[in-house]
Amino acid sequence: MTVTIIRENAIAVVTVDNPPVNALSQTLRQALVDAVAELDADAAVRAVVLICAGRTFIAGADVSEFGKPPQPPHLPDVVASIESAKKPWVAAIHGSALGGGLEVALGCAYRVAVPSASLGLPEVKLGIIPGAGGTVRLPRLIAPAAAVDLVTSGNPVGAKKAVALGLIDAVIDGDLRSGAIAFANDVAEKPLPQPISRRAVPLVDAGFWENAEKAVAAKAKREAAPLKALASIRNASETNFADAMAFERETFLELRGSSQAAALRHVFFAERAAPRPPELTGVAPRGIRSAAVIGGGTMGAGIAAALRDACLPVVLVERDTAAVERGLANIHAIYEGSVKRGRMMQAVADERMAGVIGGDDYGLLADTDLVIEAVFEDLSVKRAVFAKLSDICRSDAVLATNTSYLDPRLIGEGLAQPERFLGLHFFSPAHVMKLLEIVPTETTAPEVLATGFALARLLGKVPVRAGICDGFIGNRIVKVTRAQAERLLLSGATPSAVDAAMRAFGLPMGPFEAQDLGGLDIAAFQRKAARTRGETPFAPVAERLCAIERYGQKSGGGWYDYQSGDRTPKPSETVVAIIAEVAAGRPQRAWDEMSITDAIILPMVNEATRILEERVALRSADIDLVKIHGYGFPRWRGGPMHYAEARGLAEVVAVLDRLAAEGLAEPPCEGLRRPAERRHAISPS
Ligand code: 3H9
Repeated sequence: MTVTIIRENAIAVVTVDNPPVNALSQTLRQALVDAVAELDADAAVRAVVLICAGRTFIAGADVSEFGKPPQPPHLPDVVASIESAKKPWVAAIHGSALGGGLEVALGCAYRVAVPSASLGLPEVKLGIIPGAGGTVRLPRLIAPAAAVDLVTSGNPVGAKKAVALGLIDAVIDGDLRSGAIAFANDVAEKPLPQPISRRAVPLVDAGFWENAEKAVAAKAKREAAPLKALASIRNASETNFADAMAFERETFLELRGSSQAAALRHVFFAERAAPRPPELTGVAPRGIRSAAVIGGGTMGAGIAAALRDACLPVVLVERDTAAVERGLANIHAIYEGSVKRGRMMQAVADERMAGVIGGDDYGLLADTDLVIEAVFEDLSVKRAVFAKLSDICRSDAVLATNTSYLDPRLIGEGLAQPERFLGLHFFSPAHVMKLLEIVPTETTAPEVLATGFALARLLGKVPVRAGICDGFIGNRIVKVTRAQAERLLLSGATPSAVDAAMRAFGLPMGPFEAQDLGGLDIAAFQRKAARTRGETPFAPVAERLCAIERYGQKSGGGWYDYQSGDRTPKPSETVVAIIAEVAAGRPQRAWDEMSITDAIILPMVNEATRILEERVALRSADIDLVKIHGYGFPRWRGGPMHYAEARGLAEVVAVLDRLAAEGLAEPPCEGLRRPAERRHAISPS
């Protein structure tokens, strides 16, 4: 870390250089305080420009310090010392001014930014609130409603909006450093502006805070930080600056040590580690300048849209002209939907569509860098596609199969240059869902695997490497979840009690509602395939429902009844009767919310641990990312593996043992038992 000070006549330029993102480590905080003292004492300096080297302005506090006791100088004091400097400090912002970075900028007398800069207070996304005056200074600078929005959403704003809000004073086109020096020369002539801390918060309309509270609570669901952030802004507008700062700091420190913050920090670092697996260090990916998708159904169209959104030219190949037209129409519908919802300008949608060429001639793929097969989930159909690609595509083109359950080794069997082949499991809708499971075979070349990860980066997705097994990481765990959900039904729980418990845990919907939405026929199809492999999938009630064509919402009923045109699930007498028949003779017990949650989540952890032991997943955090980004596991719980660690492995093992003794779950695997026993042995209590 370096902070350098260069004098440009009467302007001092303080440059922070603390790669990768100029986070506010203890050393940097101290260096900033020292810089204020040095420049205050230098009579030749009339104004100061605070600028950063590298890809961004200060991106916030150093999150890796959050697990440790705070070290002085504390950030609020650093900001206060900049704010009370005798000369005007001008924050010159490029990249992102986030969290503590924006708080430092709020201590400066002025803020200027390049047009591409973004500014925000993302602390709530880490389970905390701003801790260095963000909730106190912001409503003294910009309209309270805008401050509430910025702080409670955690979403940044661009430079243009920041000027409109009054968050920054000017946008600098051209070179930031020289523009900021010119700005500083100008303001050096003027009296110092009133520090933000001494400004008053504008009055708000009656009912403003109550309405804001309702809106924030509805969005935050069970996350604590957004409402705490709102409380701190409200307090800041109703009390003096010093008391408001004390309240903010107290809330910040309380949340910093919370389990939600620990979980969100875990996810933060897991997401940043995911695109760069250590086993691929130094392996250069192949270049991807063009892409093709085979198959224009829901998955294929979504993948094509994701590729187009990353600005790659896309060829869509289907088996005949009619199918090509349908595929193009599916992609068109995706963009039309985005335009209708106001998420995309019509001109952008047109440009995206114009970059897709459709055709039924595989010859179109002769010079494509990446081909993703996304045809029907049928081994022989997929194999036929690769037989054609094998001859037509360049020998160095990367060839990928999008499959959720089939064995990629069988799909790619017989392919010339098998080192160019791998599995890519997209999640539906593929242009929206963030997860990408990357499934290499034994023959996949390291640079082809690295290309899978590079593709994920390009598409803005979270990549996770998965080994080959039925369902890879995510769907293999889903199978266990579903089996557990049925075990619960057979021992006294109802579908609505199970779904309600999972929603209360933080999932967007429970296992039965989810099956009704997606269709029970898909899982039935997979169970059939599993039985032909000699497996015995456990779904006695689901089998009975499929036998009477209760496939879910699409057939007017599944685990629940649905009235036509209404997606609200209603408990079903038919289902109750089937459950009673299947459960006849089995012991019944009472289930409360916590015991239902345990009977679903902990077997999920057990299966995930097996997945790790088998090296189907390489890192436990990867499993957390799969469940969060592919299946709606609550982010603030950190994923199932983090949840189990936080809960205590000894307790997880004990609960699983109890469930297993009642025949309600598999016993805990060795991979869970061993560390639980080890930790128990070294624990003093
Ligand atoms: C805060 O400020 C609290 C204050 O209110 C109160 C204090 C009292 N700390 O994302 P990338 C690392 S809370 C430590 O891939 P990009 C990251 O782990 C903070 N490390 O880059 C990765 O490391 P590695 C509020 C950090 O260019 C590397 O930097 N601020 C931090 O795609 C590159 O990261 C935030 O929440 C950090 N704060 O995106 C901002 N940030 O190379 C969070 C990043 O070893 N950061 N790293 O894997 C971001 O949003 C993005 O990193 C950013 C750059 C947009 C800045």
